Amino acid sequence: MPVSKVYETSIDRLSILEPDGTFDESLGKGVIPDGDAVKLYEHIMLCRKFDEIAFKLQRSGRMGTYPENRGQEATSLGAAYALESKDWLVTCYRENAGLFWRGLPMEKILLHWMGDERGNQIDSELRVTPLAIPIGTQMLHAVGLAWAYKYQDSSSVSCTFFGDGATSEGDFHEAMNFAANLDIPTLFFCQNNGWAISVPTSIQCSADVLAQRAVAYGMKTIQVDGNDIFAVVKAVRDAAAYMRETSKPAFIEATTYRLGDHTTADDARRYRDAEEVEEWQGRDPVIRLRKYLEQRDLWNQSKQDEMEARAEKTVAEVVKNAEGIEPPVTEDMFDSMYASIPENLKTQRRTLRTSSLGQDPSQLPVRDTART
Ligand SMILES: Cc1ncc(C[n+]2csc(CCOP(=O)(O)OP(=O)(O)O)c2C)c(N)n1
Ligand SMILES: [Mg+2]
Repeated sequence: MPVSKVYETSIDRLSILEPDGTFDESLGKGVIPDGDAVKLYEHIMLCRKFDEIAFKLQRSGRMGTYPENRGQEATSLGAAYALESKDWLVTCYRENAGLFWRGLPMEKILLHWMGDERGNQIDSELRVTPLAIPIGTQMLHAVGLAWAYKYQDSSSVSCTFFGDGATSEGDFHEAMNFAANLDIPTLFFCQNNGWAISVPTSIQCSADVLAQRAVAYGMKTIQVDGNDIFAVVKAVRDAAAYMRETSKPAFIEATTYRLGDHTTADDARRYRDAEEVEEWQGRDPVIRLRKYLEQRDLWNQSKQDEMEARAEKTVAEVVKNAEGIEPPVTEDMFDSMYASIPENLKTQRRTLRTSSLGQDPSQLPVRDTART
């Protein structure tokens, strides 16, 4: 029997604004109007200030842990900018830029990392879900949301963000399969930053590019330079138009890099080469966007100084608000979990502050005091 080819494909990569500021007019013209480009740049700089202050809060014992976003801002921000307010953003934990752009109060993110459940209580009108720390779980929620809106005949779509590491989770494959088979308009937005904490992408995935995973599910896909906000906006806009028209899902792999540690509990110097970090510093989304603006006379040093002073003031106010509210109630961590609390958790909740460490004292084994 002759051997014949049954399937062949290729995956495109999109980039518009290069690290040196070179801009591809044929692809990029009209993608982001000048006024918006300035606003997006200012927004990233505000997020950088937020990152810096949040890091210091953790180091001075005022916050449990914190994952720096530095280096990855163009991914979630580009997506939030390209989508509409009726679309859901279903994030993991490194998407401050997109969440703040949508309108999430900055205090919420600080409260979350301070271990305060009130950081997870978000106005549903904003259409963003709370941060998802268990890797991969949010992708299923995103598919469920878009499925529900499809039932309602709405043109809302959902966009879920996740890392390279998350694509090795079962939840990822279940979500992808569901969305593809049932025609659910979810945008799977993979932020491939090359590392899942200390594990490089090449160890946890044998495919050459992560977008190949989408091909396996029959899903439309593209790879973009995730540090190029123009490429991200264009890719997300195209994907959203396709999803609204066909009700099918789409997959974007954005290549990017976290310039900081995984979280404040990590020390990336133990597993990443200094040369690699330096190379990616040169591809920082902020540097190229600033070059773009300066080339068009839209930005200069005095605007930068003024904006930095404004950002400092804004973040200081946010910290004051987050730290100024009355302390949280410990029981919150049980009350936010289930619609009705299971019996074993009710016991834990009741005995939280007792020496029985969450067990029902009446159920504890009786100590044989006669033998001691
Ligand atoms: C289900 C689950 N397993 C393990 C962890 C511990 N953990 C936290 S972040 C992380 C790596 C995630 O890597 P990636 O998806 O690439 O995201 P990145 O932080 O690089 O954006 C792991 C394994 C977790 N939070 N949840
Ligand atoms: Mg990663």
